[in-house]
Amino acid sequence: MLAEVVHGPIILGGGGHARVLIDTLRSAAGVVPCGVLDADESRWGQRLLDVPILGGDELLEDLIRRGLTHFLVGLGGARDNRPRRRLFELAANQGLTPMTVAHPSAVCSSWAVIGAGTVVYPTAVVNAAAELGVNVIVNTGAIVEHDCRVGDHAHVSTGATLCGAVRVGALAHVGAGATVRQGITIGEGAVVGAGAVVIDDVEPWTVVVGVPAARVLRPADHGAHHDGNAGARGPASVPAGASA
Ligand code: JB2
Repeated sequence: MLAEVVHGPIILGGGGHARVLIDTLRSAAGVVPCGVLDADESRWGQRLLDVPILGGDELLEDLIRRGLTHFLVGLGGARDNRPRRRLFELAANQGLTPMTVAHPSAVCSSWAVIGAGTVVYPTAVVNAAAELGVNVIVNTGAIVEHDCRVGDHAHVSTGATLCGAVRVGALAHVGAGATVRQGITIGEGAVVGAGAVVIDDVEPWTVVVGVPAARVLRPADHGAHHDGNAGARGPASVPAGASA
């Protein structure tokens, strides 16, 4: 007997972030994912909202044989975006196409450029001439002003504001409610703590918190291993104030 043909994208990672993703997909385009893959075996066979958690990432190959063509990264990855990059590459390297989605309540300028696999959550704003890379998260209520550049796999958390022409490096994380003044550069892999107000450039792979934001960890403390290799010291040592 032939295995059942799959319809809809797969979602990699099935926690809180993926719940909003499923809802956003449904609201934006009426798309129902074929399933969720999750690393936590105890959740296999359960549902995330109304979508079945089919198993782990090793199921991808079989799903592709059964017609799977699209994916989305469902992992939010507070602080450290390297696991999100790993999942994105895992699926893309198997020939799957990343879906891009914006909630209907989000405002995305037609002069903005939004990369593959990027998600824009409810009520967020992406203004004219902003450019978002691949697999970026613009989380609920965040604002990405005109002429900003947000690098691949970066995360602009809930309610954060990037004023005009801010540069956010690949894999960087801008915490919930943070404000980044116009023209500032946030380096690759840097973490801006929740509620911080950033008025100076932030070096790559450093962590800043507070008002005005000040550095709390040097690159070496934050794990300057930019490839996300196992064993890299990293965001586990980030203070609680730096969370999403
Ligand atoms: O390699 C993986 C993997 N690693 C963790 N592959 C797959 N397929 N799944 C993986 N996971 C799974 O992602 C975990 O087993 C877990 O079920 C899920 C992460 O869920 P959690 O709710 O812990 O985090 P989240 O990333 O969905 O949400 C965080 O980030 C958001 C931005 C939370 O902090 C949210 O509150 C926040 N809004």
